[in-house]
Amino acid sequence: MLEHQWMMSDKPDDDEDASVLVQTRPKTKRPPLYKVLLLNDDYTPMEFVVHVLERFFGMTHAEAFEIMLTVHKKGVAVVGVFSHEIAETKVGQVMDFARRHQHPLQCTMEREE
Ligand code: TYC
Repeated sequence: MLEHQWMMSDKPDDDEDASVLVQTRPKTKRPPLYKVLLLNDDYTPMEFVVHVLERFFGMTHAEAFEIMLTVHKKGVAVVGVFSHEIAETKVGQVMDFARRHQHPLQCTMEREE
């Protein structure tokens, strides 16, 4: 009786399954964070912007006034960094509040690198 001999090329070893990927390092990827930005415009009253920052971003009056002035002078400022869901909620709250008061205030979010 002939005994089968595996040839090097057809031996079913552990390396030949292309669907198996070796985990080279542990998965430690955190979810991305999002910056919430406030944009300057020529019409929204300064006191309204200060109120928005106090109401939706938990700032003191002094903090809110300082950030409002930064936006007024520089055109834009980051007012907070949040998870995607919280950032979307903040942007929605600010945009809705500004629209209800008929101010053109713009609030956006962008992914933090
Ligand atoms: N530039 C506005 C004014 O002079 C004030 C302002 C500040 C508006 C910040 C928007 O995000 C803003 N009344």
